[in-house]
Amino acid sequence: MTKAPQRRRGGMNLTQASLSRPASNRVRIPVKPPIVDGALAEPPATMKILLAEDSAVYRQLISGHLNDWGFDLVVAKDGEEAWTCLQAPDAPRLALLDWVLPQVEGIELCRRIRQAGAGTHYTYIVLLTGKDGENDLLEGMQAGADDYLVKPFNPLELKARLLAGKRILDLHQELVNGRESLRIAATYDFLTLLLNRGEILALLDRELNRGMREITPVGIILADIDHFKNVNDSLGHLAGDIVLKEVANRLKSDLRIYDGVGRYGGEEFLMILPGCDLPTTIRRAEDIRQLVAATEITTAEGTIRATVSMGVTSTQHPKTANMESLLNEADVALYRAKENGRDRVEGCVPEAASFIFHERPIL
Ligand code: GH3
Ligand code: MG
Ligand code: MG
Ligand code: MG
Repeated sequence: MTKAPQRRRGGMNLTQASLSRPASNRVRIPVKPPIVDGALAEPPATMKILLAEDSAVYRQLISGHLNDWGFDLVVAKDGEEAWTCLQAPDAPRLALLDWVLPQVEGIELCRRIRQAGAGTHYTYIVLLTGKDGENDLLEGMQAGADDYLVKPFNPLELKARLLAGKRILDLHQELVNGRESLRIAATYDFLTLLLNRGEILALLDRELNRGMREITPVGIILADIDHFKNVNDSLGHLAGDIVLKEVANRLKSDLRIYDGVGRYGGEEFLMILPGCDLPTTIRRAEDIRQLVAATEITTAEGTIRATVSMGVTSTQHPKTANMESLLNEADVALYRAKENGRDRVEGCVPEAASFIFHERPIL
């Protein structure tokens, strides 16, 4: 396998025209990055409870207490109604189910809820019944109930059970949130919220395999911010981070849903364009390059015009789907883009892969 020549890092200075200090601090540097969609669901402020009870007397009695205690109440008069309510996307997470119910019994509801699985929301079940034999208690718990209350009961006992249930549900939500935070940290780059290096390479691997199976090309773009060291030197590292984030946003703003973009290194990004041959990938890279350079980026420390250089290749040029050699081809093309003046796109040419460089740009 041929190895890419070491690209020259740094070098020329940013022109004074591209760096200017604003008269006032127009933009505040956000302290926290935005949260990725769907992450870290907040538990509801008030707990919603499903009460499934066919006795009008008990329904009224229990409803009155639950309302007094500040719970958000949903009432079902039979098992079928309760089951429909439990399947809704915003179903109550705490269910107070009478054992004996018309249509579907409380114990059968317990089994159905547990069979459906916890997903991201656990349903805490308190079973209400007039039965008090030891076998009944065991049967109820085996069916999936978390707790059990024998009628008639003291209202304070009910309240104690509900508060215990709420505590369990809050703990469960914390666990889910913790797991989601870990997943996000392991998948995304914290600063830009693009895929991290491991994930974008894993995506490339998957797309190359798919491309081989379906005999379709995969376009690859390696983009590197020009003279980024000068941004840090002139505006400071925090402003540099803002520029990095904005460039990342611009890179992903022009992508299709099935394209991928990730942070490949410090100020380097890898883009994957399934189904794109070399000319198409070059054309799309050129559009993205123009989009990045189109408007200045304002930070609290100053305004700059950021540009990127891009190296492009595709699996059909040459006909290889080897990840390492493709990345090498893109890297060699990127090196040529830097050599030829930066803020430009260069496509892979066979000569480039064997280290022969031409003055003529590919575009
Ligand atoms: P070239 O046009 O040749 O790519 O020049 P360059 O200055 O962009 O390249 P060089 O490799 O010399 O410098 C890259 C700089 O990117 C140096 C490093 O401090 C900076 N950098 C890398 N990651 C981050 C980051 O997360 N935040 C900030 N602010 N700077 C970063
Ligand atoms: Mg009943
Ligand atoms: Mg750079
Ligand atoms: Mg670089």
